[in-house]
Amino acid sequence: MSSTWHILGAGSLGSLWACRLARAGKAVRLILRDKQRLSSYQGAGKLTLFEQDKTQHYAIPAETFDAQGPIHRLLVACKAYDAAPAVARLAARLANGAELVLLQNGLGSQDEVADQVPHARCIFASSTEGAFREADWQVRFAGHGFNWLGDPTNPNVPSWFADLHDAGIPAQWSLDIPTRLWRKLALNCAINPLTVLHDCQNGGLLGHLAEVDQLCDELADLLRRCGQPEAAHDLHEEVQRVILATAANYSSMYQDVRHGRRTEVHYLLGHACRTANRHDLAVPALERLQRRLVDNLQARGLRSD
Ligand code: NAD
Ligand code: KPL
Repeated sequence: MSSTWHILGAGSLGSLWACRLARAGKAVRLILRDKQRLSSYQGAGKLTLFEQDKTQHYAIPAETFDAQGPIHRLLVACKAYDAAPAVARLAARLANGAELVLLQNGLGSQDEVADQVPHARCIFASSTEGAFREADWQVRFAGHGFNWLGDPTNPNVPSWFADLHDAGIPAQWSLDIPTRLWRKLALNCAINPLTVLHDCQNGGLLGHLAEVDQLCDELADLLRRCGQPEAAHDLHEEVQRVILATAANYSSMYQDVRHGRRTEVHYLLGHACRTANRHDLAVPALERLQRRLVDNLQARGLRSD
């Protein structure tokens, strides 16, 4: 079985993982969207990683979807809304028992991907690392953090897990990955949309704590109702702690909106509202928030799905 790491989505997080794995001597290949992207990358000839005051270049090989050969290990680093269609295009190349690591924030996209590739193992990740693109094929490692990986259907640690340690990617195997993803989703729902609506840094929400608390009440009820009581534990306190600790930062959703990019709202607030609905749980504040956010995105000419 090949030990090559194929990376689908050479954006911020995908490039960050690709560069660190390549630096550790692991075999890495980028899968790019089409011939145009491939020739743009070949023009640059390398990925560039900026880390504090260091700049390093990695000439990682790249291919398009049409390349030949089976894939045994795939890091899916697209946005949540792109993940399933992108993986579907690769399904025929995924070997039986291939392992996919899904880096998407929020919930819902993981199941969409798994539906496309029943013959593969899907490993979910929750990342608090931060990276952004400075230009095509150039990424800045902006915030140190941590990665939890886990498989809700299989507790066994994958054979390649030590690669992450070798590459300096801080990671732990988690037996409760859905709880971690739900907790992060709840934090994102309580903070990110309000930063867009109030046009503020995370710390600006200190002036809107009653609104934040009301959302946390409903999110904690939802987490308990859908079998995630641990993710509900002390949610209000943690949301306030995150607001204070990241007071000077702009949330990821705020940054998407500011740059005119589609947000991942469908897999964050949208997922929370759909799940509440499925459980017959009334969440009026979350639903009002979703309506206000959708109106706000549409008024800016951005996609709201
Ligand atoms: P990004 O937009 O920087 O990168 C996504 C890449 O996927 C882009 O280069 C895009 O061209 C590529 N892509 C999309 N469809 C494709 C296709 N069909 N074929 C090939 N490539 C395709 O996004 P990102 O910031 O790296 O985020 C990826 C995921 O990681 C998101 O779900 C995000 O929420 C999550 N995340 C990101 C960060 C971060 O700091 N950037 C931190 C934690 C979690
Ligand atoms: O994860 C975040 C984001 O901006 O997406 C924070 C600010 C930590 C919480 O929502």
